[in-house]
Amino acid sequence: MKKLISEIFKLKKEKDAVILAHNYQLPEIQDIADFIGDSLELSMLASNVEAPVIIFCGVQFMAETAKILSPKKDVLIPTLNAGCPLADMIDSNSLSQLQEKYPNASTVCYVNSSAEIKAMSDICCTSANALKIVDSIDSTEVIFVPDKGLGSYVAEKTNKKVILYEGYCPTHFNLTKEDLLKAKELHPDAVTIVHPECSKEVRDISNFVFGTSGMLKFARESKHNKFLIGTEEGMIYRLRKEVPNKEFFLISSKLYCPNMKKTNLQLLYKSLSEFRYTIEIPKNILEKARYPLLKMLEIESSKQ
Ligand code: CIZ
Repeated sequence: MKKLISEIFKLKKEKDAVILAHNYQLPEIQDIADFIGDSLELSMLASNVEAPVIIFCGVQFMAETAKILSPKKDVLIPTLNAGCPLADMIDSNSLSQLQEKYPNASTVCYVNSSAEIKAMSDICCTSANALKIVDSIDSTEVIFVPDKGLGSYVAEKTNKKVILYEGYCPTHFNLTKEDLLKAKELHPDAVTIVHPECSKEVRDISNFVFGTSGMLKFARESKHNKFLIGTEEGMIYRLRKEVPNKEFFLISSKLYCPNMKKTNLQLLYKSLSEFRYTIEIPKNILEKARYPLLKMLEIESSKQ
């Protein structure tokens, strides 16, 4: 393992590559990455880093997002098998039908979507900024795709009419109210934070709802010392590492995304040594998909 890690560092230097890893990645990938974060943080980094090569350890739509924001760079993903079932739940026909049915609505797409869906949207959002993005747009009606978990969470908080799509994250939706009640019984002195992709019945009995960057910030800054965490288990490693003086427990072992665990050190090494797998997006789609992402980043930077 030590040898493999030093080979990765050597190749990374030779190729002038930067390694970005999502919060849900395996511990060994998080440890070797130059930057770890959620989609928003990594998207911002991807558009700002100087290195000509980005190795994206995450799932397909995340690497695609980095490519859309940095079209001149080589963006590599270590495995082509790391998909996202939520992103795959919507296709262009289903979105067109919604847009025809609600011609006055703006379309907001969650970053967990394909380049094609982004290309058909007015603006993109992540779990960290969904409400801010929906509130920032002019129209009073919004089509929110593809995640009904995050979409319904936003709908509860905005004055706009939100038209939801039936997509969901199988990992977060796997978590039930009963799982959470059981975990609370085991850790009665812990506060609960769940991801907005969870179902409403889970969100409703949780103390707080945050995306992964919000969870980390809250854990660092809050007066609480013990937390029950309702998101993909990879986040526990990051929380324990970066907030070592506090305690974090995963609400249920069901919170496991197989796609997020498909990247390992061996594949990362191969990705660097064989320069594979390059993300390619047809030019017309890439250009259209860029606009909603840049619009989101513009709103992010103007309000900070
Ligand atoms: O925004 C992201 O990266 C996702 C998909 C979840 C989160 O909260 O990090």
